[in-house]
Amino acid sequence: MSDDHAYQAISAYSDKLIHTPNIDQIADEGVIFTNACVTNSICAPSRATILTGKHNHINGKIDNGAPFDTNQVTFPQLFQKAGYQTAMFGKLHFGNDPKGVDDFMILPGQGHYINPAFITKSGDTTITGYVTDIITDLTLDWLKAKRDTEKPFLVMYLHKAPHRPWWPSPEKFKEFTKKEFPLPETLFDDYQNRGTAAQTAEMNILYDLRYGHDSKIRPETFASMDSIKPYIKPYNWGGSDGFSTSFARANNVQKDLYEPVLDSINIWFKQNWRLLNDREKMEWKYQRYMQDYLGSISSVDDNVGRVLDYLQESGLDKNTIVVYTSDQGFYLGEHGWFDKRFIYNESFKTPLMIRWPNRIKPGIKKTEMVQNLDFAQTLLEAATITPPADMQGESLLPLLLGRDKEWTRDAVYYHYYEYPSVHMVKRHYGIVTEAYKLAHFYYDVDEWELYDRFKDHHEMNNVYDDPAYKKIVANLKTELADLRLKYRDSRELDLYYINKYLDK
Ligand code: SGN
Ligand code: CA
Repeated sequence: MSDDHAYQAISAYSDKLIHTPNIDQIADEGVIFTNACVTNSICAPSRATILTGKHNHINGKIDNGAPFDTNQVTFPQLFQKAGYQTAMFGKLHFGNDPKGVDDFMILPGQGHYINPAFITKSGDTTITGYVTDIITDLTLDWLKAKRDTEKPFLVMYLHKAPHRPWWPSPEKFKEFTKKEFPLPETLFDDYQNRGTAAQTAEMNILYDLRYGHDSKIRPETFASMDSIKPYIKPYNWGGSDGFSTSFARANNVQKDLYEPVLDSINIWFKQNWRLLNDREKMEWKYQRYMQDYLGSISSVDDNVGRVLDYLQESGLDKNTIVVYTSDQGFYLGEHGWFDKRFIYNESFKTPLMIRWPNRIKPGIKKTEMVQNLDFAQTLLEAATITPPADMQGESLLPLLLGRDKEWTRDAVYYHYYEYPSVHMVKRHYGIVTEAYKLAHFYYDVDEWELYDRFKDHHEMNNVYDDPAYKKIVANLKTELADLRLKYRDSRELDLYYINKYLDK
């Protein structure tokens, strides 16, 4: 699993932006889901859903700040009990150690790209190098030398990349800053015909990406450009924290590898920035964003290749299930945005591909609406371990093994909570069917949005108030109420979580 890996940036889904041959191999030799989605598009809550097989209102990890109650049953514990060797390497983001793993080395919080620190069973440590390579080294080392080869295993290999602030390795930084990427159709979205939430969110590339933090403009470049005025939100102006949190960790040898590319970006910025109009500024920031984001992904793909190669060399590939996914989707300039959180497509959907030789037919594509909620039950059933009755997902085995008729789900439930907070996306829950998406933004506004998924692929037109959709709205509201009941979510719980975590 990677952190914030948009399906738009995997060539098995779309080859517009990047070629990811290694990740694609999993899809080519197994199944790719084109409508996999999350229950709540944000990091730690997604991980909690994956581990517990429960929605966040049940497992309590509603946002990145809420504590994760480790007394809950997570699926690795059940694998461990069933005699599996278990391990976890990379980003967990819970604020506490994983349960049910024999071995782990996890990043503290978001972790660092360069010379990252790790939390281990025997104390904290720092490893020199680039985080994506290191997480892979740790995983391979465990597979090769640390596990008991007599036992079956479950290993969670969890990349920090491509999470903000998108520091690629020095080689990829050099390679990707030379590239130019196609602009998304909705890059200049003005959020008309949407709700208040889309208009007030703070994740617009032009206004909210920070030059220092994200675009790799050095603090000293700003210092010499004091006639440049901030955009709308002053706190976004000229932040240097991408340098102090990430780049400052690099040693001199590593810094020297980055400096020539940083120089070229900064010299260009200094000479040209003032001359650009807003449209050109948006395009420049989009290109810079894509160069770093996709450069970070390219290393993920190379490293996934290293793991797949090892599985093949060792013969483990023949009876190992390999899953590739992300903790959520991400905006790559669609609607002018970066980040995630919304029920809208790019953040709601997540990549999912699964390889299982001799069981899953190679090269199949599935369009059913499956969720991260389903992963625990799927993996448990695949390993013939009985899932606990209170897990809320559905095993994907029927879809994986050609028993499609057993799959009956036609609607999924979504609920996002983290507000007010970074990026300012308002709380909302909703229902998504093949044809429609109905969402209720219920905190500090009371607004409904309806999108016609067949007619409006880019979700640009909220048709909630259109009389032509009156009956559809009524039916969807009933279905949504049924889903809330089925998953045991309620108005009382919405208020409980508002009161519990907001200063009232
Ligand atoms: C940080 C990032 C945000 C991001 C959250 C959550 N800002 O706060 O852009 O949305 O993490 O991401 S940064 O200035 O620290 O880079 S999540 O994937 O962990 O949910
Ligand atoms: Ca994430």
